[in-house]
Amino acid sequence: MGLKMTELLQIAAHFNLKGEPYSCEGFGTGHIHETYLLESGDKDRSRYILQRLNIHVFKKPESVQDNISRILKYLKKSGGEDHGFRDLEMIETGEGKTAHIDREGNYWRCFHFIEDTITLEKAENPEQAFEGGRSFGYFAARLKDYDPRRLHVTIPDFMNVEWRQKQLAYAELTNPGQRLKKVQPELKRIRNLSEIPEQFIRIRQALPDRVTHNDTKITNILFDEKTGKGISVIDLDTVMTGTLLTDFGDMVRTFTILGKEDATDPELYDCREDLFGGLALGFTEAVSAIITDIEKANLLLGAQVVIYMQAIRFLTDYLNGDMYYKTAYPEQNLSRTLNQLGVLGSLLEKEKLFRGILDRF
Ligand code: GN1
Ligand code: MG
Repeated sequence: MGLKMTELLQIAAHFNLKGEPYSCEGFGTGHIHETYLLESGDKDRSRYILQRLNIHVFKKPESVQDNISRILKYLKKSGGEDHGFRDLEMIETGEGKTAHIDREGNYWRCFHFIEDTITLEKAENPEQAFEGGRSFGYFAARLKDYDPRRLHVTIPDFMNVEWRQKQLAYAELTNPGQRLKKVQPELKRIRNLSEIPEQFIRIRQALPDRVTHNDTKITNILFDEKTGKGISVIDLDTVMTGTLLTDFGDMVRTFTILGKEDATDPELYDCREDLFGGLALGFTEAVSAIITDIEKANLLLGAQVVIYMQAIRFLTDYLNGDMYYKTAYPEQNLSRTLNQLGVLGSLLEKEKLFRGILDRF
């Protein structure tokens, strides 16, 4: 991480905090930004999330911040509190800005820490999967009338499967990390799955464009510590135009399995029926007033294509020598690829079963 606490506190002091900042420690499990838990005050302690944005991934940090401000402002008027939701709040700098730019050109931002909540690495039971599905579903439902064209594109082609395929092809061709020989079996498995992106591309035009979250993994939900209810959706960096299918898909990817994203033991990437059932019920209930027939009929295809893309993204990064995702050990991106291919295999095996579950709602 690099920065000393004193340096972090100096950065923190640029924001409108309650009292003096006195502690700032690394926090969370994100792969992209540097995230810290910041504390200030004296007797009345206040807590915040301080983040240094990854500007290699988000090349226009102003656009990211602008999108988040607009979305949060809109959500404030959408009655979330009546349903027990507590949305993020950004803390401005002393100059009234949503980000502080330090001497090296780094972008820093700050949010209120939402107290009495926890994040989960995994859904442990169908109730948690239900709550997660409900939270992201409700997020999309609250934003149903926000014109997605009003948002900046923070990462172009983020959910464009053809572009992801091209990125992989380019990494194969150039082989920057000198790892191409090693991944022939994975490349073959990916080639054999080509029907999934083809099908998705065929229907994409017919799907309504919506404001979607685009990073609906389980760690991006805050659960109430006491009641276990989902009460906040976080990480709004990639909120932009998208499809409901891929938001549902990223939940299937992360809510229905027991292991971490780099687990390679088959038991850990098996998509579980009970967890899928909880997620499907929570999500379909929350979006019941907005979901169209074509979206409903293709939710499972959304899951397949998101997991397919995630496998490609991890493998591309492995071939590129780990440029994009943070890694804790050298082969992690390969393990992540194997994990995604395993999750996808399991999902395809259970397609009939899961379709049956969705048809009930
Ligand atoms: C990244 O920010 P974080 O760690 O939640 C990535 C997502 C991937 C995810 C895989 C901007 O999300 O798209 O699905 O890792 N975010 C970006 O865990 O690339
Ligand atoms: Mg993210």
